[in-house]
Amino acid sequence: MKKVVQMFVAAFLVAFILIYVTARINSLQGYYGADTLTIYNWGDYVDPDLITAFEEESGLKVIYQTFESNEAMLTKIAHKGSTFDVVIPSDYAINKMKEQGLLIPLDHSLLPNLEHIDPRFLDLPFDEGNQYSVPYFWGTLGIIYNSDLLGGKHLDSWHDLWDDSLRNEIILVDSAREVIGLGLNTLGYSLNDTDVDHLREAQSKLVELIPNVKAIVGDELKMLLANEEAAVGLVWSGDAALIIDDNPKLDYVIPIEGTNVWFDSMVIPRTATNIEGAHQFINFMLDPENSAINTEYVGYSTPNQGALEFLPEEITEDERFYPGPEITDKLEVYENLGKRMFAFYNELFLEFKMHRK
Ligand code: SPD
Repeated sequence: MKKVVQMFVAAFLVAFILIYVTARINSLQGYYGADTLTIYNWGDYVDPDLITAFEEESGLKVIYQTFESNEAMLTKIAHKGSTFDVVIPSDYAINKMKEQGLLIPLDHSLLPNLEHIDPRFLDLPFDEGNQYSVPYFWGTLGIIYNSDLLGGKHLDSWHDLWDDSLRNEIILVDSAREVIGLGLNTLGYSLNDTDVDHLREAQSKLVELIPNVKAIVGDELKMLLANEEAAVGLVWSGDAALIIDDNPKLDYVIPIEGTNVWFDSMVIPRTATNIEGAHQFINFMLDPENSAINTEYVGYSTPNQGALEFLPEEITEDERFYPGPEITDKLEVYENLGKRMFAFYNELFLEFKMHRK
């Protein structure tokens, strides 16, 4: 009996030591271990074959998660438990993350492919010197519409969206800055307006749009518009390019009043556990051939001038999706408006959505 007890105690001790050692190794290597790389990106925003190619080249196993808005991403990253190695936020969100100490500075010596980025997309005000971020895709926010479904009508102004003939025909992208921005732009206010009265006025203007709004959705808007479930959409340019690829009856316009030009970039969060692998992945995505493959798959505009050589002219010379500086310089980049305004924009957007119910 004594022997049985001794054996039981010994087995218990061995098991305990094994569990302890494994836990220590795991915590030293990060949650997933040194042979993995966790990526947090927008939905439909990478060619899966490139992830496989990166895994083969690096020997790392990629764990991939997606989000549908900067706001959703920011909430998750601010939560201490997340251990993403690479994240792909937009301009104002990068500035906010930087300000909150959520990012680590990039080691440019590990990113030789950065030289392929068009200088027009480097050193932008939200991250001067690209200390924390390197460009991934860029684009605009605009109107996609199907003229056939609108009796031959053409749209070129935000004001057109309020026309009675568009009843139940509009799909809006489910994102606070974009929808509140639609209200602001239509009233002639800045997309970075922080005047509470202007913002309330923008919300009231949006409430008047409700009879024309069929849905407020994320990535499924591409399928709905391509399948002619609705005639008009408030969409990001790259999604418009993909929809038009599927259904050439649609067209995309940058409204005459102006709009938002945005830049999505790769960053490494402070809580990353595989910083070397993160640099390796960023450099892999900056490779001109890889960037061209990704651009063809995703539909968005690449800031990589090396990649342009691998892309067909019908893509790179389409001014709807590759507008020159003479157009983009007149558009607005979202600014980081601070915590209070960030919450207020979100609140106005949620209230607007509640009005539809
Ligand atoms: N489905 C991918 C969508 C990526 C769009 N990013 C645009 C951000 C604008 N602030």
